[in-house]
Amino acid sequence: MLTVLTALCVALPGKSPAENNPRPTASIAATTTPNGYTQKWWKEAVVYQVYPRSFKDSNGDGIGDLPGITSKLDYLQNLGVNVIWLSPHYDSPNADNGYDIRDYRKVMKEFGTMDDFDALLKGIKQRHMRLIIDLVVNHTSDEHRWFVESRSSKDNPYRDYYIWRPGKPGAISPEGGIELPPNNDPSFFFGSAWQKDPATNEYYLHFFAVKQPDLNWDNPKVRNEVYDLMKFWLDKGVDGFRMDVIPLISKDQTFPELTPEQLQRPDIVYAHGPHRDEYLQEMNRSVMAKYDVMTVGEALGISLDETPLIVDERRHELNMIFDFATVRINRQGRHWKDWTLPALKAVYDKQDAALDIHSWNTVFLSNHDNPRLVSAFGDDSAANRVPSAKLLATMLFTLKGTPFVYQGDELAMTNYPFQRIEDFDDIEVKNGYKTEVLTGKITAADYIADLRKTSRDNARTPMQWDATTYAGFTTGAKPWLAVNPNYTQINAKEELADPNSVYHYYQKMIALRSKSPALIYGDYKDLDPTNPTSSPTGERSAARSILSSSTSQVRPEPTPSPKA
Ligand code: TEU
Ligand code: CA
Repeated sequence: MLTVLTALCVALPGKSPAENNPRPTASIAATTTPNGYTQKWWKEAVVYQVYPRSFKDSNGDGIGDLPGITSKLDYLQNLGVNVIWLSPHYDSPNADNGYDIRDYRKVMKEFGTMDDFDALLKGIKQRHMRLIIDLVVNHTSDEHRWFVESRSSKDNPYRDYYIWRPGKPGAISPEGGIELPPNNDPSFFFGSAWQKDPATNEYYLHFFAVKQPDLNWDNPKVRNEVYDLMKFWLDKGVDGFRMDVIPLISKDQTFPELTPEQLQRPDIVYAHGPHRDEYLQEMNRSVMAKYDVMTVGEALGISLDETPLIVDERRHELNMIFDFATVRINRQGRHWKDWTLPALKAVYDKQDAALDIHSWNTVFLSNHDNPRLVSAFGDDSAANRVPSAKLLATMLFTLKGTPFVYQGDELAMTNYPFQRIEDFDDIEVKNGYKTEVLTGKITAADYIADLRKTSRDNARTPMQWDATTYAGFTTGAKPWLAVNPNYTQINAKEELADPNSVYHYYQKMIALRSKSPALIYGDYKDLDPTNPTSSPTGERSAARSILSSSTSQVRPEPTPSPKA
């Protein structure tokens, strides 16, 4: 019988960084499972993602905040999760809801103060849980002092912190020569990835919004700035990082024109810069190797087969990545595409084939960039919302890899019935509306109909705590984003009161997983890959589970079964 070893430290203010975050001491021999896996706390973890703007408002301004999260730590501990991933909490003008950072060592004013952060971290550690935070260092906000300096003049010492290029002569037109951007790189948020800046008449690169200029990682000063800010938070006792679009940090600085084929998948081009792995190994040597931390990379543009390049423990880069193959199974480019179960199962089979005992995986089907789990991968109709949410939970907590729960999925919260462009907050949606609808390429009705299935804002509606006004998310002002009107039926209070609720099913599955080494480290084999109705009918050695979408029940054999 495998024994699960987990070492936990409780961070108390005033303790030294070393005491707050113990250095990995060679003395604790990592135990190896019979099938060869090195046991690690982050392999045995169940992670809960908190999107702070939408979780819980504590001061009535309609915006979620850090004290709001602290007030709900018992709710999370009761669910059984043991690691919290906090989406960006740093000072930001919120052009992209915090993924545009203005000051890496300051808490966003809407979210509270550094004392509020310390109190949250202390509360998490006192409940024997851990905290990982979002590291957004492919780009900063254009209001970050580095960029304010950099754009001010070509010989400013911070100029080379970002990527600047002159425009290039375009076709001659009657009005004279028109200038083109340095190349045809597109932004993920529509339009060119280059923005001309009047102060120096040069273009700067931004793979995301105009207010998110990309950092120049080829500049060693930039890399050291990043390593220092990582240590700042780790020395406070933070347990690791989720790293935003981390494969994009190294650019091919010759910026060749992309071919029509490459323009179909610019993420693949952007994720294959010449120094990607070199920089991740340097980051590991400079930071992670000195702490007992967990790292998960958001691996846009990385294929399944390449995953070991970043996560193989012998390469000393990251512990695991989010591979997009699962959450992109229902997309044709930006648009919704119906998907099939065999196609999803095939992804899990490929993942299992691509990752050996030295490469660990994540298990997720939702986050703040994707529609709601039960709506996109289940059936959120009144009749099937609960059973399909339980089926999905059964799959997510029995697959191999560290599972990630996105806030509200434990309540089977659903997509939002968006009607008008004004209902949306997401910059990606607003940019798309300008580029696609106002130019007549697509009608507003078709654009919004597709977004009802695909938009990130589906996941960002306020957490539904109870059936009171604004779902108990706030006691004050109108929330920054509208609450899903189904909050009177779907909310935490209802779920906690019902022993057969999705919340309690999540609780049981998380408990089953954390005490079943086979469900954590066991080998995986899909017994019926082509079956169109049964989800990954997997065998995890020492435990055999049969899942069928019609019954939505787990019938584990031979290990004891949880009561649904
Ligand atoms: O997301 C990168 C990413 O994959 C998304 O931009 C996604 O492709 C797209 O939005 C699909 O609709 C990360 C963060 O998770 C996201 O919230 C940020 O907007 C983005 O990076 C820039 O930081
Ligand atoms: Ca607030």
